[in-house]
Amino acid sequence: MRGPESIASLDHERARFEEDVVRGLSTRPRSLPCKYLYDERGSRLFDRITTLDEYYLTRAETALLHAHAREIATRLGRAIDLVELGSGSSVKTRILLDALIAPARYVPIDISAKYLAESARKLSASYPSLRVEPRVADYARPMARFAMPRIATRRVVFFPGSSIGNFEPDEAIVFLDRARTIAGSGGVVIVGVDLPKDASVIEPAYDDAQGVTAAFNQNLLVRINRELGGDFDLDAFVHRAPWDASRRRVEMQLVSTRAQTVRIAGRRFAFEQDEVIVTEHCYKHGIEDFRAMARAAGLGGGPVWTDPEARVSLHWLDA
Ligand code: AVJ
Repeated sequence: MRGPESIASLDHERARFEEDVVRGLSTRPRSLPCKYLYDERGSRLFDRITTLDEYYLTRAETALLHAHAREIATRLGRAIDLVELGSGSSVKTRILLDALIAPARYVPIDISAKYLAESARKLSASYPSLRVEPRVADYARPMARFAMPRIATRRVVFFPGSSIGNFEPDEAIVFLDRARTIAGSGGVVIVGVDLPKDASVIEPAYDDAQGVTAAFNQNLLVRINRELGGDFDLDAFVHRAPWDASRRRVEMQLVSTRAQTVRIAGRRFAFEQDEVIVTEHCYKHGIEDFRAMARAAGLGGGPVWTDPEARVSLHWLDA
């Protein structure tokens, strides 16, 4: 049963969603915030993406973590307080937890409440002596609410998966600065960053043969239809994900296949044929470029690990 407080907060969430959708569809280029891709269904679709042949990011980063988990654990020392931003299924965290020496606590933070609760429950079952304290939050917002007393000697902020690429570069620096604050003095921020590479590798990763990424992208319209009473015709918006080499980013788009009008929450939005809604940017940062961003956020550089094919990188940054 939901109490009155959580009903109020649900109303509030819906109002914010509507406001963001209306604002995004009213500006040019039209856009929708990528965080809304991750409702429960979206989180599950994303998990399927991570298992696709074309989606090299998860496989490459998982291999990198396996290869260096011992070294990371040794560098960190015992009784670590581990905070993860956008924890999702926490699959990669397990690699770290298996290597860490007597970790004190794990705080997974994610926007998808139901999915977070399920993942946290599974994780607790696997690590009975670990304190697991999940928190529902949008890590892209100022994190005053995350203020929590440090319970161990050292706090690690773990941000794998190249989600840093969803931020515009200037926002990424602001975010890294906040991550540094959360880690606190003596703490560490560990960030996974996808590297720029040939379009022939990147584009299939964001437009797979099975159409899982297309379904993930279109799920945003499914959500608008269901939660805001929209009438998007899902067959009339197609998924595209071009790599922009000069900006070093993939742009996820939903493209209107014809001139059409969409109704959402009592408003009308007219689309021309081929008009684009931008749903996500996925920036790829070279190692030196990312180091410079981290420096701008006051973070000190430690080791950087990459895979033999230089597809992804893992940065150790001192808070
Ligand atoms: C979760 C942001 C890391 O950019 O690769 C995957 C999201 N979008 N396929 C990425 C995503 C389309 C993913 N991140």
